[in-house]
Parts: sequence; C-alpha cells; structure tokens
Amino acid sequence: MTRIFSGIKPTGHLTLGNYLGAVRRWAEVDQHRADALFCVVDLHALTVDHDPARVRRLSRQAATLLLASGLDPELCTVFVQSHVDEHTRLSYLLECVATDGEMRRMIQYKEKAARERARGGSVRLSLLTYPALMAADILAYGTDEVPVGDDQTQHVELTRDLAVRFNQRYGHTFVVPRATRPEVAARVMNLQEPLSKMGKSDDSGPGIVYLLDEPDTVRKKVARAVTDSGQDVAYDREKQPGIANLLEILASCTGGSPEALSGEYRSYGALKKDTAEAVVEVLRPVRERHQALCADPAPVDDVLRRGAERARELARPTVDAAYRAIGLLPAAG
Ligand code: AQP
Repeated sequence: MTRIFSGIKPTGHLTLGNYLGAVRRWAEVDQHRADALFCVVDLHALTVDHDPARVRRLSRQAATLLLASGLDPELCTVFVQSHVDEHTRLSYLLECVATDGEMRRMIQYKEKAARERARGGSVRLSLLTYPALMAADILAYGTDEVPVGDDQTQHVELTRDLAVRFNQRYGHTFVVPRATRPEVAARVMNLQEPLSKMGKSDDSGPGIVYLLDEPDTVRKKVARAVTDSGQDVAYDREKQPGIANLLEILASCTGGSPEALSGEYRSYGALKKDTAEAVVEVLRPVRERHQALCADPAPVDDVLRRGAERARELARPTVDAAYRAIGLLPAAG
C-alpha cells in the first residue's frame, strides 16, 4: 500500500494556504487511498525566535485543526513529531550525508535567515540544518508520496537526493519519495501582497485568512484584497497576480478551474464577493468542529498518544537499519 507522510509547523495559526495547499487534500483524498501519517512538526518551529508557551499552544491547536479538517484517526495516523525520537535519531545521520552547500541553497533558509537578520536577530544553526530533519521525518516511514504545497518542493527534492546518496553509499535503506501537489492553489498568495506566499509566520494579518477567522473577518479580508490596475477579470499570474490568486482560491473552494471562472466575471467586486462566500462556506465546518473538539481535550490527547505509538513502531526498523548501514555498532543486549 502507498505510504504517505506530510506535516505542518506550529509557527502560527493555520491559514487558508495550508488548508487549500495541503490539509484539505490529506483529509478528502490521501487518508482514504493510502497508509497516511500526518504530523505536527513542532521541532521545526524552534528554528526561529519562538515563545515556548506559544509553540505548545499552537501545537495543540494544529493537531485539533487537523482533526477538525476531517483527518480521521481510524483511517490515518496523527501525531506530534517530538513524541517520536526516531526523527531526531535519523536526522543526524542525514546531516552526515548532506553537504553544507546544498543546505545553504535552500530558498526557505535564505529567505528566513534574511528576515531574522533584518529584525536584528541571529540565525539559528537549526534553520540551516532543518531540511535534514525534514528528510528524516519523511524517510523514517518508507514514504512514497509527500503531499505538499509548492513551497516545500525543494525540500522534498533534497530528501530524494539524500535518500539516493545514502542508498548508494551504504546499501539500500530508504524508499525514495516524491512530492505531490494540488492542481490549483499549490501556492496561495498573501491577499495584500500577491507576489508573496500566504505564510502563517508572516506579520501581515490583513492579507492572511486564518482557518479560525470569523466569517465577517474573512469577508473583510477578501474585500480588501489588493487587485490590479486593469478592470478585466483574466487568469494571468504574471500580469494580474491579485486577481489570479482570487480565481485560484475560488476555483479550489468550488471545484472549478481558474481559467473557466475568469470568463464568468465582469467586475472585481463580484469576484471578491463570490470568493469570500466560497471561503466562508469551506471554513465553516472546520471552525464548528474545532469548537466542538476544544470542549474536551482528552480525546485529542488520546489520538496523539496512539498516533505516536504507531509512528514509533513504523519508524524504528528503518532508523535502526540506517544506523547499522552507516557503520554504527549496535548496542549489546
Ligand atoms: N500559501 C500556501 N499555499 C499553498 N500551500 C501552502 N502551504 C503553506 N503555505 C501555503 C503548505 O502547507 C503545508 C504546511 O506548511 P508549513 O507549516 O510547513 O509551512 P508554512 O505554513 O508556510 O509555515 P511558515 O512557518 O509560515 O513558513 P513560511 O515562513 O515558509 O511561510 C505544506 O505542505 C506547505 O507547502
């Protein structure tokens, strides 16, 4: 059976980008067709300046939102990365296979390091090395497919390179995974800055739709989305990035195609109105289920405990095999 792994970082509140680019597909498609594992990758949230209490709170919120989005613990495995030691055990071995140069080429490293420096902060070493941890997250489970948004494609490519290199040097140990992306909304853009990705750790609130935004907040954010100077509604990412972004969001929410939808609108106002309503309807059940799940944290804790147990069982043989293959002496006993 196909094995799927993907994760989400508790670096901020989950956004519409996370949902349309990744989480909705996990719930609607992936968990039904494969042996799927979905993880709150909390260790990745420590790579930038962080508040410990906030990371803890956001980790619980992310796990709860994954369930509210429709992940069913009877169909898939939901867990928290730091509950399964195999991830960090394997990460070090992959750091011993990766090169300094390939880590420094990662776009996310360059962008986030620049952002940290601009804020006057220092760049944590883990920001450079975390793609090795991400590779470990994926390779520990013999993953075939990694459903992600566009921004993670480079990291999955690196994971493939590390798997192939390890296998060539030390004998076949890892399945070589591949990234899968959604047909539309693989990169939802910030509504205020349509040339930048809608990212949950960004500071610019008005351009970001959060999964837990109230319907009226969603309507306001979409109504104020930056559009382009023309009046035609055309699907052109280069010339009309703001409109193209709205068309992609609408298409993703309603199941249409952005090109076909562009022909149905004569004004930006009508497009914004329909997009806002489509987003409100897509998020409504998620918000309602989240509220219900928050009433009693015990079942969520139970899902995460059982998820971590299963994840540990699945990962351990592959990580042990990697330790043997790379030349480490097994502990006696
Ligand atoms: N805007 C987006 N459009 C489509 N997919 C997206 N994803 C993230 N943003 C978009 C996808 O959601 C999954 C989980 O994302 P993540 O938690 O790894 O990253 P993030 O939300 O991008 O978090 P940050 O901390 O805010 O990072 P930066 O600063 O990079 O934006 C992934 O599959 C991701 O592709």
